[in-house]
Amino acid sequence: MLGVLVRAALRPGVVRPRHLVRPVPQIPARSLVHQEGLPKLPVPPLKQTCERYLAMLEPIVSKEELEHTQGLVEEFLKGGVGERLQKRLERRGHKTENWLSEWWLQSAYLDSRMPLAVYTSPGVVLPRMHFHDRQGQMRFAAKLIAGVLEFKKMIDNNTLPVEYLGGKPLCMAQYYQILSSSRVPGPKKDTLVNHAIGKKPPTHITVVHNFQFFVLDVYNSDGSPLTVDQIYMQLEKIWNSSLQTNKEPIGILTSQHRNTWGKAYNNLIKDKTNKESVRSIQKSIFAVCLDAPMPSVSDELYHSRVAAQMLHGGGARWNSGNRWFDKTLQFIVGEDGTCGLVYEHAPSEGPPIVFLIDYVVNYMQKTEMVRAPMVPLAMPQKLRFNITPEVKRDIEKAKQNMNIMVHDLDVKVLSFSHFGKNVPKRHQMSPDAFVQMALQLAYFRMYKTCCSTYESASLRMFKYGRTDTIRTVTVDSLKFVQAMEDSAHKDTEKVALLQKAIQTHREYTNNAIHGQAIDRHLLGLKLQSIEDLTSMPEIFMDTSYAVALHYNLSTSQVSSKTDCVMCFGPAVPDGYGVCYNPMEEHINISITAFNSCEETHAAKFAQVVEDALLDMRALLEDTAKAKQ
Ligand code: COA
Ligand code: HC5
Repeated sequence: MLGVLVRAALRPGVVRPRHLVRPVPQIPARSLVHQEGLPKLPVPPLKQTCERYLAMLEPIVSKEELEHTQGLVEEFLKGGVGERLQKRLERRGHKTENWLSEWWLQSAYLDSRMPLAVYTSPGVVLPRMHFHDRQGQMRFAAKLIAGVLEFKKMIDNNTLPVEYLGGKPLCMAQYYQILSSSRVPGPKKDTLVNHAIGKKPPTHITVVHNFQFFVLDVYNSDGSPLTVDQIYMQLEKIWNSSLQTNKEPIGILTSQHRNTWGKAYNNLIKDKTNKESVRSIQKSIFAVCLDAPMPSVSDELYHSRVAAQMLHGGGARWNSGNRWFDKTLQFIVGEDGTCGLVYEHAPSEGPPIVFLIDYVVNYMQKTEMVRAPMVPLAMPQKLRFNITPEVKRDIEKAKQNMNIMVHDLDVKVLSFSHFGKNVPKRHQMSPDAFVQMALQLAYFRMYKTCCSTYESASLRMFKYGRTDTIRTVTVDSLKFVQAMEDSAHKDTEKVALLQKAIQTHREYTNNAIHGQAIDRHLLGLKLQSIEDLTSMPEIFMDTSYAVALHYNLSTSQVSSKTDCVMCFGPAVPDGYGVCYNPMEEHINISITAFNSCEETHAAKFAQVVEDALLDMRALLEDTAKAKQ
C-alpha cells in the first residue's frame, strides 16, 4: 500500500533514506490496534461537492461570475472530465491509506517556498512567568525540558491517551512526528526527516543561547532522563560558555525564503564541520532557545509583543538568530519571563502540540527542584560553524529579509475578558460558531462586505487525517451581519438570523469533520488532473476559484487547558490571521496582518471584534429579558 505513495513522491531510481518521513507516518506496532480501527478518509460524491461549491461562492462572488462558474461546473459534471477524475481519485482512495495526506503534506507545506517564520510556523505564548533573571530562566527551562522528556515517555511506551472529537477516536499519528524531526530545505522543495524511528534514536536536545548552538545530552548512560537539577547545571554551563554576543546568527538562515535557504544550505554543508553541526540540530529531540531580554512594553501590549517574538524573534539584533526554524519543536524561554514556542507546521496540526504543552505545564506545576547528590556530567558540546565569506553573505541577506518581515508583521493579541464559552452555551449556541459570526460581523463593519473565510476543521477522525476547510461565509452569515448593520431589523429578527447562521455553521463543521467538505476534494481533483497530465479543467482556472482561495480571513480555533495565546500569520498579503482559544470565561484571540497593506490593521480589527462580541451578547441578553 505504501509503495504507491512512495513512488508518487520520489523520482524513479531515487532511494528514500531511512530517516525520511514516510508519506504516512510510522507508528510503533502497539499503537496500531487503535490506528487500524480508524476509518479511511472518504472521497465525497462529485455532485455534492459541485453543488456545495456553487452555494459557497454565492456570497463572495458577483452574480456574473457565479453564472459563469455555474456553466463551467455543469460542463465539468456533464462532459465526463469530472467523473473521470473522480474515479481516479476513488481508485487512489482504495490503493492508499489516505488519498489526501501525502498530497497535502507536499502541496501545503513541502512545496511551499514562503519563509517558515511568520508565513507558516505558528507560535504559542505561555502565561507570563515571574522570573527576571538567568537563574529563573534556567530553572524554568530545566523543568520544561524534564516535562517534555516525561511526555516523550508516553510516546516511547505507547501510553498516550487517545483523543476524541464528537465522541469519535482520533488518529494519533501526528504525535509520532513532533519529536526528533526536522524540515530540510531543498532548492525546489523541502523534505521532512524523523530520527525517532531509526535504530538509534537521538538522546540529545539542542540549546541555543546568544546565537550559539549546543548539544545537550538529556539521558544518562542507563537510559534514565536527567533530573531537573542536572539539566539546570548543564544549562548553566551552556550559559557560561556562550557569553559572547558578537557571534554570527547562523540560525537566521533558516528564516529565509525556502529556495534561498535551500541554496544557502547546500553551500553551508559543503564544510564537514558545518554538516555535522546541522545534522545534530536536525536529529535532536527538540530545541530550547534561551532568548535575550526584549525591550519591555506596557502590560496591555505584553502578549502582542511576545506573540511576535514567537513568530519571528524580534529581528536580527534581537532573537531571530536564536532559532532553527526548520526544527519541528522549539521552546522559547526569555530572560525576562517570556515563554512559549514556535513549531514547524508540516508534521503536525496545533492540537497535538497544545496537548503536549498542557501536559508539560501540569508537570511543571507539580515538580519541585530537589537537590540530589550528583555525578559530574560532561560539558555540553558547542556546535561549530565555519563561516566562509559566502556563508557570511547569506547571513547578511537573511538578516535584511528578516528585518523586513519583522517590520511588516502587525500583531495584536486581544485578551477578551468579558465572557468565554459560557455565554454562547447559555444561549444554546456553539461557542465556535459564535466567535466565527463575531469575526464576520467585525469584518463586515470594517469593510462593508464579506470575504472568503477559512476555518480549520480536523480530519483526524480518519486515518492519517489532517484538515479541511470550514467555509464560514454563507448566505446565512451574510444575512445576519447585514441585519446587524440595518436599524430596520428588530432584535428578535437579528437573533433568529444569528441562530440560523450558527446552525448553518455547525452543519458545515459537522460535514467537514466527517470528510464531506469541499476544499480538499476540489484540491484532490485538481492534483489528480496534474498527475494524469491531462489539461487542467476550466473550473480550476476560473476567477471564482481564485477568489474562493484568497482567504482575507484565515482562522483557526485551538483550545487548551493552559491560558495560552496561539498565533499565526495572515494567509494573503491583504488579510488577517486569527487564532482563538476560547476558555470558559474569557477568550484569547490573536490577530495578525501586514503593515505593507494599507487596508488592514490588527489593533483596529481587534477592537471591532471585541465590540462585535459584546454587541452579540447584548443582543441575546436584551432579547431574552424582553421575553420574560
Ligand atoms: N449549546 C450548548 N453548548 C454547546 C452547544 C450548544 N448548542 N454547541 C456546542 N456546545 C458546547 C460543546 O459541548 C463544547 O463543550 P465543552 O467546552 O464542554 O467541550 C463546547 O461548547 C465547544 O463546542 P463548539 O464551540 O461547538 O466547538 P467544537 O469543540 O465542536 O470545535 C472545531 C469546533 C471546528 C474547532 C473542531 O471541530 C475542530 O475541528 N477542531 C480542530 C481544529 C484544528 O485542528 N485547528 C488547528 C489546525 S492546525
Ligand atoms: C498553535 C496553533 C496552531 C494553529 C495552526 C493552524 O490553524 O494552521 C492551519 C492548518 C490547517 O491545515 O488548517 C492553517 N492556518 C494557519 C492557515 C489556519
